[in-house]
Amino acid sequence: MLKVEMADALNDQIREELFSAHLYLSMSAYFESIGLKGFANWMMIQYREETEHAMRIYHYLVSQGARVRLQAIKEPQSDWASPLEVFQATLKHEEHITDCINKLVDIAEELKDRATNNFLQWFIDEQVEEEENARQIINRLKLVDDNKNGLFMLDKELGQRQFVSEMNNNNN
Ligand code: OFO
Repeated sequence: MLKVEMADALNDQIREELFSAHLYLSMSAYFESIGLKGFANWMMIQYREETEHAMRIYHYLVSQGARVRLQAIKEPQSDWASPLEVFQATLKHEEHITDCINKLVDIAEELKDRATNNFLQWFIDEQVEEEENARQIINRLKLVDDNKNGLFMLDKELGQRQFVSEMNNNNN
């Protein structure tokens, strides 16, 4: 059974993950609007991954006999000045999410909640990957600079990204 403080903090994190999904869907729509279909695809997959992150926490709360309480999700930004600005915003957002996950681990440790601490380790690893992905694309965009051919090549590459669910069937 989860302590109320832990369950509340995990419910807050569902809101954070759903906001992430919302933000990346908005970024995907922005890329569609400027004709960068590959970038739009990359962000659409990001959106689907974030939905899974929220569902991972949802299922964990249910499995612990705790209540899931959904919260309002604020409106995401919908316009950016350039692809580089989008990915800089992505990195900043993921750094914020990393902070949120670290705080959840702190709460689990304070409460000596080993099950939740263990559950959160997946998110710790995931955040390393999330930040690295954004950083790599920022570096590529800086190299490409204003070169249209380079941007087209990168768009083609990001268009190859495919969604792979990381949840097993029991959790879906
Ligand atoms: Fe859920 O990792 Fe990004 O936000």
